[in-house]
Amino acid sequence: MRLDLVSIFPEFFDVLDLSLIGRAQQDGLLQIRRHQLREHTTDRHRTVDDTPTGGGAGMVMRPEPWALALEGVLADVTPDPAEAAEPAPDSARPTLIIPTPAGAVFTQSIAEDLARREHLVFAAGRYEGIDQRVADWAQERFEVMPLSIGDYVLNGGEVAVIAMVEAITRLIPGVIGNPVSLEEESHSDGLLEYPVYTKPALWRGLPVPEVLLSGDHARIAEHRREQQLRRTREIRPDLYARHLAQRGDHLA
Ligand code: 6GU
Repeated sequence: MRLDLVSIFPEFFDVLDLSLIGRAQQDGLLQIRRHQLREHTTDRHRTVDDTPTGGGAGMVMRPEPWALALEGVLADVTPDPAEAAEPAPDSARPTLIIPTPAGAVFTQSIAEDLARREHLVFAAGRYEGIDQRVADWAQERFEVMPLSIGDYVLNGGEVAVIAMVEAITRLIPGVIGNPVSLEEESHSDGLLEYPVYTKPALWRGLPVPEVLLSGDHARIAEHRREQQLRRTREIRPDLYARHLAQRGDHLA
């Protein structure tokens, strides 16, 4: 998988050289390129923002540096059509993810979809956002997806990009050491995870639940399932309702 990350603060993405994602890059499973948006400005002050047309607070990102940056990314991957034996398939069109609190909410199922793609481009804006015409212009060249990571406001898209890249890349085969841990995980079956314990069996007067020491794998699985259901009902009634509805579908 190839990732191109565009921002006025590409240094934010240095954390992606650590840990599992850093290893995945070293192993050649993942290629991450960072791009400085300001390199695609042409004025002396390298201006990336301007006042909102129609008035209002804050600043808006100018469209032209974004178009030049995204054209640069495309030029780097698109074979010259004159030299191509056949036209590129639709699936060859890269995906452009625009982090914005005004986007659809990024979920595990979106992460699973994106993890199967060859090329993702992230356009991390700042201020009040990017001129809408960038997304409109990009439709012809990319599959454009405006995505939010939740109902709160960040100062810019960079932290959202890091969260999405982590959720997506860990699903690529080989990135995570033990793929069984992926299958068991929270949200793949729409329930929260059960509580986990390690040694010692009694710690500061607090015991591990007795059943987990029993060696009875069927009873342990049943206990964990009950804990998942209880947690989900108490903490995420929205997920619990969806879980019950889906279980109903199976029986119908
Ligand atoms: Cl993707 N961007 C910003 N700026 N704020 C957010 C967000 C994204 N998702 C939630 N809040």
